[in-house]
Amino acid sequence: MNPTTFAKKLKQLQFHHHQLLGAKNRPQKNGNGIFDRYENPVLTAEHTPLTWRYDFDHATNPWLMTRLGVNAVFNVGATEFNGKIILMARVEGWDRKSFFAVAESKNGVDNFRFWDYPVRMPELEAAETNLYDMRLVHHEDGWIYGLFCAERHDASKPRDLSAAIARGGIARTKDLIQWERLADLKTPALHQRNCVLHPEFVNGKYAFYTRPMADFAATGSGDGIGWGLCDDITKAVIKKETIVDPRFYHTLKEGKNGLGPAPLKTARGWLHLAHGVRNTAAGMRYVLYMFLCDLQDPSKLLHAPSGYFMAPENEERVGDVSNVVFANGWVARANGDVFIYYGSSDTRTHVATSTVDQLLDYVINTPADPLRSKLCVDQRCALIAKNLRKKSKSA
Ligand code: M1P
Repeated sequence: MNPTTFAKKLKQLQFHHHQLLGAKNRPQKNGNGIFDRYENPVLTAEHTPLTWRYDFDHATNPWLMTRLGVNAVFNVGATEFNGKIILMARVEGWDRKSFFAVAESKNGVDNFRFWDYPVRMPELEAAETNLYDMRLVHHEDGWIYGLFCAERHDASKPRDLSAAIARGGIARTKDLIQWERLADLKTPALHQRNCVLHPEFVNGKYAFYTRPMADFAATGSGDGIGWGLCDDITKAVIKKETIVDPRFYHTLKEGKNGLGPAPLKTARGWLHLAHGVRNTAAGMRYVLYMFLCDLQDPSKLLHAPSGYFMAPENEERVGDVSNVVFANGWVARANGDVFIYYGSSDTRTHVATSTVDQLLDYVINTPADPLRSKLCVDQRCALIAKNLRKKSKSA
């Protein structure tokens, strides 16, 4: 490519990128009363800066090739920081390695811009191969914590190159740029993914939500979302985990489940968003669900509405790992608005909006799963009878 064509093509690239980042995002019509989806994803691989992917120098990149491609941007942590909505994205390169990068927006639904550089997370040791799915937690101790999966090859199986170990990585920061890496969370389980720090001390201790598993990814190898306390966050050890939210046969979390972001503190309790997984003939299906825990005892489950909160729809259903919605970030604003960020099919990031009032109504007043067809029909018939009574009264 001659220098003139090179310059023209680069300008076109920059123009299209600028258009994409500036595009408005509107709520989809006909929401379900619980939340509103939006028309466009908020982050995709195409949203990452061109400076991360191209070499702009004609002398070293005469074809204007993509040099370091980005495959996907998904499973973002989220928080409010200096008046902006901040997403801590999982960015996956063409090389399959994930890394963290901050994107910010004023309104939380569009115009997200990545900061110039991705996060330079300190490494604990060279064996650590892949870091992903950060939960951002403003703890009452004054730090912002990042909890993430720190994955490595399982050295006990040298010939099996897909054997991996998932560890609970922990780091903290004040500015989202300089990170202090702390020791990985230690629990009795070999694998820990989807670990989350509770934002307040409980009985003077740091409190963690965990997901103890005997296998890296297989369904059925853990009991559910766990809970444990520890004294020292810099060398976090949980000796005893109890299960806060167990799995059940023939439910959306039959295979495995995991906590999403840190819970939101509300007047009625700690509001939780989690993902549940079941096996199907087409592979695993990931959906989101919610539950509410006690304000004084956050390990005590108060309400768990029946069924899923959100399941993959339309474009969301297809991607690198299809039939997945996964959320590890949400933000509740002072006015009660809630922004829920979710990844679809391990490929892109979307937003849905709701309010604390709507979500509490959903969690408290939606009946629980009675766990059997007969009882589900009874539950539905009670609703129908109530509606028909109301209809005949108003006729
Ligand atoms: O591929 C679907 C999800 O699989 C894992 O989640 P879990 O540990 O609950 O199975 C994670 O790798 C997650 O990032 C991914 O979206």
